[in-house]
Amino acid sequence: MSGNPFQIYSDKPTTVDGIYSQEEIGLANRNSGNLLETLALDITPTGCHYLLNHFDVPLLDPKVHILRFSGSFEAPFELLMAEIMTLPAVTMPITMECAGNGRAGVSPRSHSMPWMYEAVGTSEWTGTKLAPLIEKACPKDGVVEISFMGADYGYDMGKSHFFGRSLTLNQIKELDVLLVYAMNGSPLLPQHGSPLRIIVPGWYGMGNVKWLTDIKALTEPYNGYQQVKTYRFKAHKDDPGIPIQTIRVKSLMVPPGVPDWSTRKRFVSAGKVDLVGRAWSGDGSPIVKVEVAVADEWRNAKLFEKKDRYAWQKWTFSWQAEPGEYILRCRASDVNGNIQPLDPPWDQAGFANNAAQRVHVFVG
Ligand SMILES: Nc1nc2c(c(=O)[nH]1)N[C@H]1C(S)=C(S)[C@@H](COP(=O)(O)O)O[C@H]1N2
Ligand SMILES: [Mo]
Repeated sequence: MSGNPFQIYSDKPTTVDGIYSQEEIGLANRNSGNLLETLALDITPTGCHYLLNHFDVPLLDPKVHILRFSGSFEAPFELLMAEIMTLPAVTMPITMECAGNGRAGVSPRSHSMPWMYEAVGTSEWTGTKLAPLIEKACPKDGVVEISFMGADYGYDMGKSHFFGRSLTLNQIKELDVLLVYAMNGSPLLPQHGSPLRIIVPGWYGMGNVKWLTDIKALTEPYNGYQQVKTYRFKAHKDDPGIPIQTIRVKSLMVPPGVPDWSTRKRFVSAGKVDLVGRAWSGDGSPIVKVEVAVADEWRNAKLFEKKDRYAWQKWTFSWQAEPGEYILRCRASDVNGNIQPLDPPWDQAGFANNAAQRVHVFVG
């Protein structure tokens, strides 16, 4: 057939809180989440790092893959992976979180990937800085943005497109943007963008374009679907919205004790329970306080110093657990005075829900 069969799907399917369609379950099966027990570690094991892929994973051959610099550059060029790997290399631990993390807790929720807490992880990313390459290609006068295009193609709300995002020249300078080819010391896996992606430290994950093929200099703001139609805070469906950028302050704990297979509630033995977790905020802003609530009484956790600008911080809390049933919660505050809310902040598409985690435990 010819034409676009998805033109008629320009509206999201309706949802009912707590009830998920087959299509959402399909999305959740493809886009696996982090296992919260790995929050005990500084670096998330590669196989546990969450995945968010809008379309299919392109299987690209690193040996022949080419990155093209095109559009309004004075000196456009192309690079093979072998050439990119001879450029000055940097390795940085960076905490990455999906803007949709927490969506399942926002009511009414929008049809999309139904994350609870698990779309976050920290990896050591290796690559080369993007800014010097943009300088080398030399944007012409009048360039306002640089776009980054991936090799994955598909449809969303009736519109076909390659996954693409953009940044302004200033954002590229200020944000330590990396062209990345390795994750935790190994070449990128297919599902994480092999052979090349970008990482925009301190921002939500949508900017970290995977399977990167093209970097284009634009004299008009990029108007691709993933830039202008989504990843915006919207009060309602037809609101043009405000672009989502830096990560909101957040913390998570390793759920203590052992789980029940069906209810996912936890059993903890009475006595001293050592809670451990991680806390992070946007642009690498340090966390200044983490608090834990047992039965709604908030007490300070022990917070460890920030080791790397863009990586989360460890915290611990010693809990004298008495027999009973509890909701454990944790909440972080950052250096800019931001604190996690107790209830999900409203957004039409359920973006950036940083409400304090709830863990249901029985102590016995
Ligand atoms: N080409 C491409 N890049 C992409 C995406 C995508 O679907 N296609 N998803 C983005 C989103 S929304 C997130 S949160 C991160 C997730 O990266 P990960 O799957 O390696 O954790 O990749 C981003 N980069
Ligand atoms: Mo995301």
